[in-house]
Amino acid sequence: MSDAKDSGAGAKGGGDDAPLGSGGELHQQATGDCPLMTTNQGTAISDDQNSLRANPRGPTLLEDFVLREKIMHFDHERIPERIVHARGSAAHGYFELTDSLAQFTTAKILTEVGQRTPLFTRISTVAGGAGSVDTPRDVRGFAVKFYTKEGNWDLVSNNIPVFFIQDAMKFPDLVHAVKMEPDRGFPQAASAHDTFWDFISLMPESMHMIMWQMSDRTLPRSLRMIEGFGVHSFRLINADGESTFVKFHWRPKLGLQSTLWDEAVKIAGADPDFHRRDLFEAIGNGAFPEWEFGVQLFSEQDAEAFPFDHLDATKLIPEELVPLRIIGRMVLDRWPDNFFAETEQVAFCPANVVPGIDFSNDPLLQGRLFSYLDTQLSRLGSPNFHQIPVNAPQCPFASYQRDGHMQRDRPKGRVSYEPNTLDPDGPRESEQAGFRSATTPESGVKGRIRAQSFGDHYSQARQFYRSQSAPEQTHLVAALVFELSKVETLRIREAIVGHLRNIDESLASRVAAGLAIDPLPAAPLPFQPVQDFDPSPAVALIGKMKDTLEGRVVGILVNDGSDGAAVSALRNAATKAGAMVKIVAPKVGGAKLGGGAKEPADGQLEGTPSVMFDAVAVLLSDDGAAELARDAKALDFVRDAFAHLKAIAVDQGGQALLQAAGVQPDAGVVAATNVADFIAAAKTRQWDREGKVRVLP
Ligand code: HDE
Repeated sequence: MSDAKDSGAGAKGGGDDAPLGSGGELHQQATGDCPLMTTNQGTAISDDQNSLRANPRGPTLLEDFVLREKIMHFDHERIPERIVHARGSAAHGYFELTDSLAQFTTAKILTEVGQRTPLFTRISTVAGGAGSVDTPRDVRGFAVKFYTKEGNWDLVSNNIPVFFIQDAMKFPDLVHAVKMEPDRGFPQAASAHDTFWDFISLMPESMHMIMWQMSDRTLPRSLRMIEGFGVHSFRLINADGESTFVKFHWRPKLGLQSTLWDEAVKIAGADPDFHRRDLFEAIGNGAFPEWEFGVQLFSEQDAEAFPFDHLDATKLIPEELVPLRIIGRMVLDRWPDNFFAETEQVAFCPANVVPGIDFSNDPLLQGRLFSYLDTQLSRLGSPNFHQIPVNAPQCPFASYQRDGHMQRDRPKGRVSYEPNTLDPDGPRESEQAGFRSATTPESGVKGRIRAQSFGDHYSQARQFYRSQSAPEQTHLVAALVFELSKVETLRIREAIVGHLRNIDESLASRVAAGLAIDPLPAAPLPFQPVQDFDPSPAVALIGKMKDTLEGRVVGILVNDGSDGAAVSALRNAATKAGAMVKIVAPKVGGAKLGGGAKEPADGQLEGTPSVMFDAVAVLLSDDGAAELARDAKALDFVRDAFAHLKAIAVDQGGQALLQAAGVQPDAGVVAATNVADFIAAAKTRQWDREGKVRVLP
């Protein structure tokens, strides 16, 4: 066999001594239309297919600078992933102010109505690595970098308004506990294991957050359907130097929606990038994700009257107590050009604020103000990470900071210090325009002290649980049973049930029954008596689902012979209601519908299970149905749609498939001719069905 044949795509052909060049017709050579490929030093490359060898079958030469540079760069392509929030998706967009807060702050972004401020938003899971799936049960990070006229303001939030711990000192422990266990390297992106629940069992302050984490909030249907919360109290400072406390909120235009746990698990297999793809497709289709921006404003005196301490990040301020004031909106309208350059390299930091915005004394926030700047040094490797385009302010910025790794600026002149007289045009501080902290008097005893006012760990957890609808309470119980069933150590399971008793006895009994724990373990003595607050409807989720198909996806399962007119009617109605419609067929090339037309498929049945959709229609001819009744994938398609409480439209063939799958139709199974009923049913879940398809805890 000749060398030429051995050398594959890069060979030009010829005998043993023929030169082996750059790949003949398979590889495009530069023409006038495309730029020359060069090394990073700008030297044009003649052959990007073959390394330089001493002879055609000889050793590779060290002098091959083209190969060495290419491999060296490749070897260093990765940077350390984020310690938490490693998996994320991001987009560019803008913020538009609709209601001025001039009475409370000097920050222009919050006072200039109608102004659009560019921004970059990254939404993330917390526990998993960068390559983990999109749909674990997990909190979502919601970080927004506003490129304001007065500097970058980073609002680094979560989709849950409270946090696990009160003091930054415990953050490394929390994260170590939830991440993969260090000896075995699993589980990935999951809190359902011993170390997490061991830690939680010893941290009663985490109970409120645990209620949120075990609720459906941590199983979002789409990143476009989550809320965002700044969690901590911040301060606004006005022109007179007066300060007002503020909590920041994001509200999705599409309303809230979550998946069921079984659905989330199956999505993870069917499409590990489910949320990233959804965001990408929505922006690509011009359905720009949008959120309202709201604030809760309150004074020091208001805060003193609250039956909790607002500086404690395990507490929220019920909206019924301090109503939300909507002051603007965020629209995400542009996908990044390059994932690494932007989504990976973006560096958020809660300490990035602009004049008119300031911090509170929340000890968790205070720790965060240090952590983020510090982590960027190891992640991005240089104190000049602010020069990376996605991190750079979009307003003028200047200082006498100099040098450092990867310095891209070329400051002129001999002066790099201040004060100076030699650079009269150089940057100078401004008491008027510069950032100033609130002038708050501080007094008290120095020490490692947890304030007494942080001692109520169960009252808001109880309020959260009791504010949920019946299906939501059931899901919360099921989540706790699931998670604790993965915990091998009986002590831990029992300790958690003990804590639950302080929240709600029936919650504890249901979880104990689900774990076969009998009798109920003793409840730990609360540090402070548990209070009964009024329910807060704002914390429940199902009530915040919007009566719309906008942003939702309807799947239509067809086969050869399906009724083309029925497919069109359903597609038109669902599209008109705002949904995206996708055709699923056994073959990706599509199906020949009755009436002759070939309908191309958006997804092949094997790779497009019904978990990809919010509602489905099954439109089949008798022959088509008979064929699919022998196909486990088709049977799973309808079984899962039914078990996941989705609306299903069927014709006669569809009904036959349902029957073959053992599905007993109910009110959510609608005749395909009843298009309006199907659209109405598709806008919600069939909650009444749940007890019939699942043994509820
Ligand atoms: Fe973070 N957090 N965090 N966090 N956090 C990070 O910063 C940290 C906390 C949040 O899309 C890290 O750049 C400490 C609360 C988001 O890039 C790190 C404490 C909230 C993101 C860090 C907290 C958040 C992070 C890891 C307790 C909601 C992703 C990489 C004192 C308000 C941002 C990085 C992105 C990321 C530290 C608690 C939100 C290690 C020490 C509370 C959305 O610096």
